[in-house]
Amino acid sequence: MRLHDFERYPLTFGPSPVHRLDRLTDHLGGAAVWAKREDVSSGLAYGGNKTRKLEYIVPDVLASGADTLVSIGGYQSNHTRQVAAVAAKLGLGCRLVQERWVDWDDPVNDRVGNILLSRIMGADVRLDDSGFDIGIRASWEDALREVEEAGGTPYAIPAGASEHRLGGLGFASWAFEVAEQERALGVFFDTVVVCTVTGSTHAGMIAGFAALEEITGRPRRVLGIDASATLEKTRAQVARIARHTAELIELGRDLREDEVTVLEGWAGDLYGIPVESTIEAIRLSGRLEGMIIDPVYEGKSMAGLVDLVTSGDIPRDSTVLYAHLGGQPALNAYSGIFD
Ligand code: 5PA
Repeated sequence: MRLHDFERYPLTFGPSPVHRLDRLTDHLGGAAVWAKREDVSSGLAYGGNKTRKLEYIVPDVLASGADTLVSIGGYQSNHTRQVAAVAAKLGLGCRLVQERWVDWDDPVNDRVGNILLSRIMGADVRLDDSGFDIGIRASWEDALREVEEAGGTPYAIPAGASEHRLGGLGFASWAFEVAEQERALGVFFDTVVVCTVTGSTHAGMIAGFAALEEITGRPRRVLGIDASATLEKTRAQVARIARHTAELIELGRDLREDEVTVLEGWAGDLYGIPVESTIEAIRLSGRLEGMIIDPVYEGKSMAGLVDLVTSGDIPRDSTVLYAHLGGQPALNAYSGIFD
């Protein structure tokens, strides 16, 4: 099947907005930096990248006859908050496993921000003491079994909707959306910067932009910025999901190794713990652009963008698209760093 043959259940307002970041561009002295905003493109609980991924998963949920979405993330997972919103929207139950992915001792870490929103939307939120891992977890499998034992029909959505057969499609179609917006705006983004953790956002983009390149012959760099300090695991997961998604959309060739770029250097030592460059990037984009980014994901990818432009790795004459994937609600659990 080609990408446009896959069914898409609308959860967003339409194409996510693209706009220039003029003051950030001036501050960095070029390249020209733009943002594409997944954080403001849905009315479902502040949206974000999972909302777009879920557009391609919901048709399968509805076809399955399931009555409960079951998913997993950290206490401040944006993903589980978006699953809770989609469950509410569809009139389904929602069971969430929220693990202690981050050793962050903010006293309201398990009460405010994302987890608060999930509770408001009626999800059955259960805390679990396990630490960070992007793989398939026993606690999630237990939750699926428990829903079944209680007479429900669960639908399994893995962490970040990444290890799901259809998880890469949302951002494969993002690539085609970018191409349409480029035509309308008269620009070409030669470089895309995206935060990478569970991998299907970046992987979908790789597959989508590869398919686009087959049509236009015009290559571009898609730079994943590691935000979890588990580089090898992340890179392997991105490559696997990108290849699977490329096959799904019938790319017609294997992806080259050089099409999978995950860069390290801005995650610090641990997922979920901001480092100095993260905090500086958050202040910078807030102060110069009024654009709010979070300490777990986008703060790290923005720190990467700033350094890559400043060092000339991304050349001055580049036009860069920063993928803003949402995630601001978690800021509430990190208020201490901005005191
Ligand atoms: C997340 C993920 P991927 O997981 O697809 O690589 O996306 C990374 C990412 N930006 C980037 C934001 C705001 C994100 O929320 N979040 C996870 C979550 O549980 O919220 C899946 C980890």
